[in-house]
Amino acid sequence: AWKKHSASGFKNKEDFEAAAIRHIETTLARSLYNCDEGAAYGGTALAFRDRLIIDWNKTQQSHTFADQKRVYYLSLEFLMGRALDNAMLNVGLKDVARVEGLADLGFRMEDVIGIERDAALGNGGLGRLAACFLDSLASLDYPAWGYGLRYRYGIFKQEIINGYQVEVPDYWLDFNPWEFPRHDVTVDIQFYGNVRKYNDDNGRQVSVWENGEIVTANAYDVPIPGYNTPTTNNLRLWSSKAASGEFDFQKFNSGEYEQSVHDQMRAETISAVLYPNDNLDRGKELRLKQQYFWCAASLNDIVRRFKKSKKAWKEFPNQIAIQLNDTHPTLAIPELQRILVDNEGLDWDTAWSIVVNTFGYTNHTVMAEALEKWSVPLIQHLLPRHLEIIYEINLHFLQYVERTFPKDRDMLSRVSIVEESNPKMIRMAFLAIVGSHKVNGVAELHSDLIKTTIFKDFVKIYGQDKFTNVTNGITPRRWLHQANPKLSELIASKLGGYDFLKDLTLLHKIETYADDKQFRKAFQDIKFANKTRLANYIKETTGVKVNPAALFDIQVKRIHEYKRQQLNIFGVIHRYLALKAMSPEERKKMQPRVSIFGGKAAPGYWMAKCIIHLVNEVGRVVNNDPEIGDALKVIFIEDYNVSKCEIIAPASDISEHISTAGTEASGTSNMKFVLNGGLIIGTCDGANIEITREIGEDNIFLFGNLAEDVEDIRHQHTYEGVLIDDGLQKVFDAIHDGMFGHSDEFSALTNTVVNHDHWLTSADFEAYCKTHDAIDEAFKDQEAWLHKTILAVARMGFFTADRCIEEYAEMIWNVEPQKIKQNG
Ligand code: 26Q
Repeated sequence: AWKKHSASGFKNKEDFEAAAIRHIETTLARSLYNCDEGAAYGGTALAFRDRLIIDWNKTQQSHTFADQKRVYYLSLEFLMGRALDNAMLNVGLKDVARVEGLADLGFRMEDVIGIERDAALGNGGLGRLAACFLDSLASLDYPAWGYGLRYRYGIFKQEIINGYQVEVPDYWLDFNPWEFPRHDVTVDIQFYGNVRKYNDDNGRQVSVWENGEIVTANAYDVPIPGYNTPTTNNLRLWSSKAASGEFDFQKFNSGEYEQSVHDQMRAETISAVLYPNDNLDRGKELRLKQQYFWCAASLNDIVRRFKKSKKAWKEFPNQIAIQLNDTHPTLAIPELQRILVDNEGLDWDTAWSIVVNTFGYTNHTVMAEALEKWSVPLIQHLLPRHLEIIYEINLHFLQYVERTFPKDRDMLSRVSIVEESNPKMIRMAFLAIVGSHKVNGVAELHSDLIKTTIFKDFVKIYGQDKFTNVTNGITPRRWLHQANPKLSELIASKLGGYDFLKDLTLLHKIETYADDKQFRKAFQDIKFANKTRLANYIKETTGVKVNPAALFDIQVKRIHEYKRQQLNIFGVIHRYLALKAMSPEERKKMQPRVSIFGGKAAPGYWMAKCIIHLVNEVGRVVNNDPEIGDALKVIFIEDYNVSKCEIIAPASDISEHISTAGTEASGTSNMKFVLNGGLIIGTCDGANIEITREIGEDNIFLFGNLAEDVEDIRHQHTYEGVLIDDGLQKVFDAIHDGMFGHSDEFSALTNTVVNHDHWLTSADFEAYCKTHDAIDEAFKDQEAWLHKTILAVARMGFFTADRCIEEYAEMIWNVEPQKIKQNG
């Protein structure tokens, strides 16, 4: 059986209850007699926090003494979700807290856990990946820190009003027991100003960046507990504050009170809000300020720690690996070069080899519109010294390219870090490639595509070895054990314990139970219970009653044209029209369905908002149509986030991962749904391809055109006047007739399909609908369906984030795990 590791802090019910009550009465200054769920949450969280702190301190001390290489994961997004449940499970004392502790006080664990607000410091896949990686790094005992921004407002809360998305600010910090302000850890960050040059005594030219505006970065630390290990890593988030220099006091005293307050607010604005765009580059000056603020603070911190070790600079890349989560932290590259050359006096080439050997860059998109660029005048204004350094990096790089490919003149303008447009632009992805020793994509298809399209020239220049793949994964602790405790328990009962949570490949041992009647029944019962839980949630939040025996068909993710929620909702309308055309007897024979959508649209993404509106209008019509009843229900779940995903992922029969082939870099919710015993309808895109390879093509529903054919099909549609699909035309006719409200509301949505069909909505429509018909058929044979789902779960071992971290550690970081001694 599974052993709880023992350390200081509470170990039993009495200890826990005493600790929780002490916190309620003292830390929270509440009387036990008016202890509500909020106070119970606070007391429980603080009791567990005490436990974490002990392990956290021990871990950090031990990592400092051991003096081994460390990993720093730089990400502008960490989509953490809730922390308490995760802390209880990782520490291994959830049952102690539940069974006796909280019950004694008169509370249900689920209610107490539900009090906590999500830490929603991210948009979607990229931010959640960072959170899963932190969990794996700690669980596998790697010495690693995350660095990010402490946004006052996370991703907005979504409300649906009259079918439209409305954004509400997410002020999440009023009670956050999981963060620790480090008042002694501050970094002054400079913006604007000018560069002064002079020659030092040795005749060497020195650059000084001066006369800038200073903003202070304050550190807040969040403990990251590993699962069933004392290792507790650190996530350091930076918050911006006005620098309290004499200058400000001067203003203050001379009566410029307003100006002084204004300066404060301007400084605090930097870390105020997460940019809500996902897979689209729409950055303004403030976004660039965020990026530099966070990169500069993090690097200063890392360099400061390194300097304490008194090691030679050439040891830097042997002590430190920094991973760049997309191009958002690319400024860390010129910043480290600046520190080494301007502040530490290293020569350019020595400094540059340190830089390149330190950084690795992960790319998350092939789509050109999502590749980050910043205008040269903006960088010139905000970061004058960095612009010089970027130009110098580019000069060295282009000289190398010219020497290596003397005949290819076009190559230079194609690969230049500076795009010669008006205004000139800095191509951040190119800078990230040039400044890193490894570049990776996040699924095989994606890694191949970037090598043959957007980064093709760089493969020629640097060779194949610089480019690699690390297929994404998810943490089974949160996405199986925490979200689906019943399934986790069933698996553990067959495998003789919970070892599979740390070695997910052990799941293969449940393959033999795919044919076991009893196991199938247990598996089916768990799925039904999870669907019932979701049905209750839907009833409470939308008022719509859905039948848990119906087929639950779920698509939850950010709303984006390339992810094709429009294909899904057009398919739903097609189904509705078919049902309406049937006799009541025929309709009775159809497989009942619940189509469930969820996801946020970027506030400025009009087309995405149209899709949300259409889904809600279709729901309004279908759900109130007495002829339809249980045959079809259409649900939009408001404010989809991590904690809602924990209820949703275990409740699918089918989930949709239907991006236009070649556009979804990986996808990670596909993994969550399959791991929880649901099947997939998907395109040959991202990680769907590897999921198919692992679980077998009999256990997934694939459809649609392939990535290699997409360009041709777009061209045909636009230039050869291809008619749109017949079935889809009927759907459009219904929309135009006003079946779902005024058709003007949706004309943009239908027009782009007619005019461009850029996302192959029409080209893939027939295959999509036929595949859904096949799903209905397959679902009727429940025994065969269960066989598929059990096999699929058994074969998902590859998709644990632990495997990703081991691949990064070996191929990119060259770091080793480091066990913390128990009970030090
Ligand atoms: C860029 C510039 C300015 C403002 C915002 C942004 C920005 C912000 C977030 C650009 C992109 C993102 C997020 C991208 C993202 O989530 N990508 C997803 O990453 C997942 C993890 O690798 C993949 O599984 C998904 O396929 C990919 O879409």
